[in-house]
Amino acid sequence: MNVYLDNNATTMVDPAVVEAMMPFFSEIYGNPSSLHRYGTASHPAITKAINQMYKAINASDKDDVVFTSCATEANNWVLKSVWIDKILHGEKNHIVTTEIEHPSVLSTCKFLEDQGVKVTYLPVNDQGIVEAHTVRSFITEKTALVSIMWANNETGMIFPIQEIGEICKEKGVLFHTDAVQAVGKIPVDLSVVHVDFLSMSAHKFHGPKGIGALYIRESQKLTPLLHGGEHMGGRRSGTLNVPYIVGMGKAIEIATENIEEKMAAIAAKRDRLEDALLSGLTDVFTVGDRANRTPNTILISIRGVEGEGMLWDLNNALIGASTGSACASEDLEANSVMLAIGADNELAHTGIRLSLSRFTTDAEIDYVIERFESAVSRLRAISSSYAIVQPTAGGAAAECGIHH
Ligand code: 7TS
Repeated sequence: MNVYLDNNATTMVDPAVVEAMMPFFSEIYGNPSSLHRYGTASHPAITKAINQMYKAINASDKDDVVFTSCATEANNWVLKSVWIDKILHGEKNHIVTTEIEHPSVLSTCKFLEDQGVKVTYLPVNDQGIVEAHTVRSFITEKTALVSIMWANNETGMIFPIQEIGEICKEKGVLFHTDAVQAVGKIPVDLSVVHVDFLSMSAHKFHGPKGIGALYIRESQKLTPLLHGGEHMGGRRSGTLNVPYIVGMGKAIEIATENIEEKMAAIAAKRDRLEDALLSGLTDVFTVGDRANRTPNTILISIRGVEGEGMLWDLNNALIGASTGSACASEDLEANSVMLAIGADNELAHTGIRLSLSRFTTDAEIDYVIERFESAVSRLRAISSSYAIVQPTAGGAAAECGIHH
């Protein structure tokens, strides 16, 4: 049986999305900026996709949703343009973010540090999130931007975005959230949550790869990252990628329709898998309280089992999973998110991320439980270190928000 449990990396494109996209490759293919009928033929579909985006996140029609090539572009755009608009040509010099953002935020922040910007990387607590009061305490008069993810890609843990948004509003600081792992997985309602900028990516919710979007609150100006032909009202130049825009709109519409029901169905499978692994194996730990996690994600550590070895065994069983960690050899890095929440070094080398989707079936979960347990037994039997590091059940793991 083939089982794909790496949906936080990317998802299968929903067949209904493929179907919606198809006419825009070879039938309605004109450049939407052209004035003739071949160009204008795509306009209704673009308008529909934009409306689907607004509805999905409950944005006001005064706000902007601008399509980008991916969320990496959206994140780069916000950070670099705030640097240009508020720091290079303004009086501020400080950005607040967290230690566990996606590399598209962290590497951009490192680049900005090289340009002289002061960046604070907030530590996370034992649940892998930053508390709102911590954010408040690091905002200064020099802070131009707070950039904090809505949900983490490795743990699925959900940050207190509503509270952080209120704090930023009160302090008059711009607030950006990378919502790539939240949109389409949990409700994202911008009529109640204050954010100035929000990044999204279609391929995380069963849309195509190579298309993302940036939400921009009505009053916010943002210098373009891409200058050119004044597409998208001059905010982001480049010929509109019509099939992908249509696909993103369709995908977000499907993902956010009856989202509570979809969440419950995925969570039921995730919980069954997690419960089975926690009760069927000794010395395994999962990160973060389920109640505050995206419904599809498990980050599990298995003492004595190198992450890469485990991935290899799962791969041989036709199960696709992932790990931010590598194997326990010294020259390979431990899972930085696990280290950030206080896991010990050995444990941080064993993290395996299992991420489900609405297409995951019960039969697949049964199969994964069986193969996961046999892989752990096999790898522990040949592990030279497991006998030595053996059971500290509870111990440091329990203290850092890791459950067993
Ligand atoms: N932000 C977050 C939180 C992400 O999880 C990812 C991709 C991105 C941004 C980048 O999105 P893209 O549209 O540029 O692809 N995350 C992952 C992951 O967790 N494993 O592989 C890709």
